[in-house]
Amino acid sequence: MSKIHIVSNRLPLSINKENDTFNLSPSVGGLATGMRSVYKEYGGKWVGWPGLAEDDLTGAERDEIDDKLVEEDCLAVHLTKEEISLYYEGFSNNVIWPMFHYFAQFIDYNPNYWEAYKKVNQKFAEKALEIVDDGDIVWIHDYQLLLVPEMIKSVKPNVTIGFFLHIPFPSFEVFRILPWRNELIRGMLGADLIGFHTYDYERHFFSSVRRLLGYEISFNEIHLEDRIILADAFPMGIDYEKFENLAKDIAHKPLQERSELHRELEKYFLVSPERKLILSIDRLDYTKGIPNRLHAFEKFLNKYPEFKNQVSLIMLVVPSRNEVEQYKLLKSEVDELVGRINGQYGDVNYTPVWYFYRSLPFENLIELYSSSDVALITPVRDGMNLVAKEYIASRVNQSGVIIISEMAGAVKELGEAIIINPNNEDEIADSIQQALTMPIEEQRRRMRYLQDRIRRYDVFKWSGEFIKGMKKVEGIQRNFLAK
Ligand code: GDG
Repeated sequence: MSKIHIVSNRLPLSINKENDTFNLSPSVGGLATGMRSVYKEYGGKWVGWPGLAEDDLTGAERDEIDDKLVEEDCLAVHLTKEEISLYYEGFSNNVIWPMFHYFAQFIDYNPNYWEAYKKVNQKFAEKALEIVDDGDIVWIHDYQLLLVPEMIKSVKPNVTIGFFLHIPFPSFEVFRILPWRNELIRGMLGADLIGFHTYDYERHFFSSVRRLLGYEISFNEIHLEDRIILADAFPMGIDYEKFENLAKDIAHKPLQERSELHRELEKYFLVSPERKLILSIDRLDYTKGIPNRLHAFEKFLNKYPEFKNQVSLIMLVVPSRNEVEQYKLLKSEVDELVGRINGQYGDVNYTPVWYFYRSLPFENLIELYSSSDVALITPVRDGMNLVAKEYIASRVNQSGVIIISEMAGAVKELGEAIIINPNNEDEIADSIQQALTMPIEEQRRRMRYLQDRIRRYDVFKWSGEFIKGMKKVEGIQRNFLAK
């Protein structure tokens, strides 16, 4: 059986130092959950950055980490502070991230970023090449590693390569702005199967391939001189049962055994049975539409004053990319908006926006999903948005309403949600009112459809379908070469 190896920017483990020794603990993110079962089952390895700067480690510490990682079937790509700054914060987060999310005005066209990106992608490819044998499969993830498929393919043409992009692929008219557009597309075309969250991203990718490199495309096949490449939509799912089971456990727990956060939430509802909670959860990122969400909530309070004292927005914002200037500015903007709304509409018994700027333990996250009547998801661009799916899985009594932006990839699977344009604050304000007054039977009718769909296409189905796709393309390739 061929092995399946994974390559991603970060390894699926966090490393902490305690009493002079390093401890590894598994990451809980969606990608880590979905992929862990894959590489373990197929006897492969996971190649990635362990998350610590190489310059901060002595040689002996580096060896200790490497040895511990080997026990977990992981291989470290060590990065220096300079590489992290230029490749990760620079090219990945200051060039590709804004470009692919249609924020071209935020791009920093620094040629040093590009040089570092190439060099670090080469490091990842070389590390993967140490363990990949002919006939193996390599599954590469995301925008930090767009050049790695070609770097592996050019050395080992008999390895099947899959590449999955977790963020949107922009339209050609935006993508063409990049000076390094052709190199990035060529890098991706080293893969045999390229996956996107939605058909729209796939279509945009095809149009860039056709217009920049002139390759012929029929259905979802790209015809190169010597190879055929498949591209397709694979909407990423979640570990549905994990969310559902924990939500069920929490629902059955007596109040005194619940977390402090949950008890505080319960107190809020005790004030009046009419009280409702709206929830939003995201990393602090300009793509997530946090200021427009706050403006819309302010409009809602102004336009529908009967909800004052009865409805709060609980907003969990997870710190992210603090070193990047745009993120610092956004943080100040959000702080100011929250202060303004609470100052204007709050009183001693009522806080309109409960704002948490931190990361919470998984159990708290489920408590928030379980306690909130509405999930308000307003990104201006978002590859998928897993929070929407996690909210659905956690609604074990099938009540609850999702308001979701038409710019999130997840919207394609969530037809029963209330769909909004994130730039239309009036529409969002009205949608909040609609969600809060939706009859319970209607909520349940919609939620049942949503749950059936999201349960069926979970993260394990997603990775299984992608692996099937990689095996299919192996067959197509064999037939093509036999002709
Ligand atoms: C990228 C794309 C695409 C959040 N706060 C806490 C916490 N979370 C977890 C959520 C969820 C994840 O973080 C966020 O996932 P998203 O999908 O919403 O967004 P990105 O991080 O931007 O992810 C995105 C995704 O890749 C997958 O392809 O959907 O479009 O941008 O799982 O639960 N988890 C914990 N505490 C928190 O405070 N434990």
